[in-house]
Amino acid sequence: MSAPYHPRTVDRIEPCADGLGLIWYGSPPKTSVSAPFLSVPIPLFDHRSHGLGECWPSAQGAVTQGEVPGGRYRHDDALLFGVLEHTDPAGQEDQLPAASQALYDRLFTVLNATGFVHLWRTWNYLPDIHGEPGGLERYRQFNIGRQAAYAAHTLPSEQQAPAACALGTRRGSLQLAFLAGKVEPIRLENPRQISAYHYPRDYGPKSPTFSRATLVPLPHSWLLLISGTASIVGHESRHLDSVRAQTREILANLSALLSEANARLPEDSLGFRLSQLQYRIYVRHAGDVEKIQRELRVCLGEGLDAHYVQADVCRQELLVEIEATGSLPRS
Ligand code: 3EB
Repeated sequence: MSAPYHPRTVDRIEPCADGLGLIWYGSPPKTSVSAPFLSVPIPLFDHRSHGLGECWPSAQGAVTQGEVPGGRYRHDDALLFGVLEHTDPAGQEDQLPAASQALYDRLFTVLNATGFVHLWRTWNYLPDIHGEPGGLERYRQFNIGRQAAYAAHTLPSEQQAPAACALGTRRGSLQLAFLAGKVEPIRLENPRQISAYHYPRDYGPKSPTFSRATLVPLPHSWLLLISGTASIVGHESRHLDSVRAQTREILANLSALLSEANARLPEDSLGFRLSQLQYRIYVRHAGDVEKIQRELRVCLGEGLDAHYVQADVCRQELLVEIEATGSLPRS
């Protein structure tokens, strides 16, 4: 049997030309592809390369491509990958709730037009995430618009919430990548954490709309899409003074999530293991990379499939956030 479906890490964009699309981190590539393509302006920590991409290959059947203002998407028979960037004239983004709602409106337009109506995963990148124009932090403004779009297009947001991440970039505009499909994902929550869509109002007037992970049955694979995971227990940030302790708390959160995922697999299936996921690690301070690396090596061993990028995690006190993808064969 062939390897289960999973994203490919690429150090050039050309190998993804026939894929569904890619998200690129680090220095922007010098060339381009017609596949949906998001270049996220955040530095990559890697001694081998200045930039690196996560390519979502085609899984099954012929590939179809489409466009909407500010975005592109491709799908095959099994999954759809798309990207959207806020393109309105400069200054408009001051109206961040409206801008993020408009971007998500367009996302739902794509889903409805293609019939890939189940949203599995979103990646949200937002410049100056901690800025407070008009007295409300930009991340919180973004949440207002995102939640309004979910409310307008779907059932109550928690019933539709995809896995997600939301990170601060240094420049550029609001960017969004997404994965969707024709099958409903199994949405997972973390028993150690309050669901983000039930966070108390202390974290903003409208709560973030995401699930802790989604588990997707693809034709021959289980695909596990784990949201950005931080050192949060209940709804509170933990270990404000220690990036090592935050990293360990994240591993406890990821471990709890894997238990939830594995409980949903058939009994004769292999389980997801922490040491076999593909990781992206968002680090607030460049000087913390080695401490985080050491902690992960101690807990999960050598040879982890992981790369580190510099980004602002959406609560000021959080120093690191980890997202992951898992895949297993499905009979
Ligand atoms: C948290 O758990 C940390 O707003 O889409 C993680 C994943 C976080 C996704 C989002 C935010 C988001 O609340 C931050």
